[in-house]
Amino acid sequence: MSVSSSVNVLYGLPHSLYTGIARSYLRTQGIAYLELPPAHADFVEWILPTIKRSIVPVLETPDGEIIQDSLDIIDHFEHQGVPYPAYPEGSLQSVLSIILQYYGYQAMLRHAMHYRWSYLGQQDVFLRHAFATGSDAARAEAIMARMQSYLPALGINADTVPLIERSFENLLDILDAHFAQHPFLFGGRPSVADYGLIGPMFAHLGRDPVPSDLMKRRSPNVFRWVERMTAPGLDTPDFPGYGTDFIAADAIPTTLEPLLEHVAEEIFPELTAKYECMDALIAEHQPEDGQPVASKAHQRHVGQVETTFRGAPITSGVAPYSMYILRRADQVLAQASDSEQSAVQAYLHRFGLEQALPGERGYNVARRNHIEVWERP
Ligand SMILES: N[C@@H](CCC(=O)N[C@@H](CS)C(=O)NCC(=O)O)C(=O)O
Repeated sequence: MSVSSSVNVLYGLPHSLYTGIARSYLRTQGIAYLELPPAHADFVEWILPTIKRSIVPVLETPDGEIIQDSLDIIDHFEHQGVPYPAYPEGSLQSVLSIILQYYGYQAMLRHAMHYRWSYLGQQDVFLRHAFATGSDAARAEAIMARMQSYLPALGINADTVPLIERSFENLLDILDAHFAQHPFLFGGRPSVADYGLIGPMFAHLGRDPVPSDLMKRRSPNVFRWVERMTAPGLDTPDFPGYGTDFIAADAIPTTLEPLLEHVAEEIFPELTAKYECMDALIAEHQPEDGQPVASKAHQRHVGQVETTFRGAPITSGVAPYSMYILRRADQVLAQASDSEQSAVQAYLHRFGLEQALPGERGYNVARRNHIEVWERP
């Protein structure tokens, strides 16, 4: 164990998408933590050999437990009990919050990475400064090059760029109307949906010069939500008396309906193609329970699919992590009564979102010893 940890140590960086999720959660819940960069000796000498890949965020708890993955970091504290639990009790709110979490975690990588790297000329000073944090210019250069190499597998190309930008503007408009009325997506405190969206909406879109300028000018309520999500506690002076609960009776505010439509338009047919790609892989290779999803620990994609983004052809990398996120919605649903299950299914069907849940496919994606593995019954 490293020497420095009498509090939780969060290894991460200010400009890192997934670190932003974990940091937002820790601050909201009032959990004391110390953030260190991955260039720190403790990370290099202790964390890296344990998790076997260079990735942030990583949390080291005061008793030495090491957790990689922002979602698992949230769940670790949810199990311990926190002031503002992030999973709504209502099954509809909970399932939708996981679908929206997926949208932020995976689908919005496209928006985040486009705005960060396609406008490099206008953001050069800012990004070079960011990537040198806790490090040096040569290392910054190497990591910046590695990040840019991810763009093609995210379906970012000359044809999709205008569609990505229109999608971001549409999203800002939808969220601006919602956050004019509610401090968070499902009411008075952040859910996993808010934590999912804050990843791209803070580190890249709410912080890099070009998209954050657009966000401030076009959708001030969204910018305020970003501030709120990154401040300590709930930070809701603009909603006095609103309360800290999720909206009562598992109700969905009408201002979220355009968001659900937006998400459904955007994640299909890509997500279905990715599920089918994983199904084919499992059928062909019949991995055993516990087999890592990829031969190398740092490899996220197990294949590529030819699909479309808002009608434009794209090639997109297939990350089993998508299933890791969305299977939790199936698990929420399995706990619900028959009548609740039917009500949730009917609601998802209304928005064309029912195919977002992977359902039982004879395998699952789990994480063991910090590595994503296939789980077989
Ligand atoms: N599923 C992981 C994803 C973490 C992740 O992708 N982190 C990025 C920084 S935001 C990273 O370390 N990337 C290193 C690389 O891909 O080379 C989580 O939620 O923690």
